[in-house]
Amino acid sequence: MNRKRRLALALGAGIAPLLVVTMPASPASAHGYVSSPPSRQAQCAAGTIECGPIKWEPQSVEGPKGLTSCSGGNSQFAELDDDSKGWQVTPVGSSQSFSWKLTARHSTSTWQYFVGGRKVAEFDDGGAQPPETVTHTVNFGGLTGKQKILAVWNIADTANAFYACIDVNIGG
Ligand SMILES: [Cu+2]
Repeated sequence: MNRKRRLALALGAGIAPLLVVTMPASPASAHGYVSSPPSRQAQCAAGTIECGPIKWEPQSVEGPKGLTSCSGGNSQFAELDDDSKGWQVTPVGSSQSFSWKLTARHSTSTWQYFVGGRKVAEFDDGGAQPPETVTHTVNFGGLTGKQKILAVWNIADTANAFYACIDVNIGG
């Protein structure tokens, strides 16, 4: 066996286990976030606001179902929970469309929208696979003024959800 052949075999043996380990990780890094009106992580990604690592993966705010924080409990994204960071506030009417940009179309149980801990809208997909862009029209039910909307995407086949906060001024 010549030297080149031996090297190729050694490289092949070394690379194969790496592929096995890294391949399942890539779908997990692709999920979704609210792009319009621009959510906090969308503003980070667009450079509207100076942010840390969330800037590179606005779709990755994933955490267990049932959380109420903008960061989904991810300490590396904790700045999303900071209400005083200067987030851009979108003026909206008494109802508004919200669009999710999905980088992985996970089968979905529900989409939920909360204001101040109160659920204002829920859309049940019954486990269906969503398209790449999902839009819901949410009625704010008489709420007015500056509000922080917590949007939640509940995944059907895992224990997790994706979280996004959108700052709005209702009737503003
Ligand atoms: Cu995902």
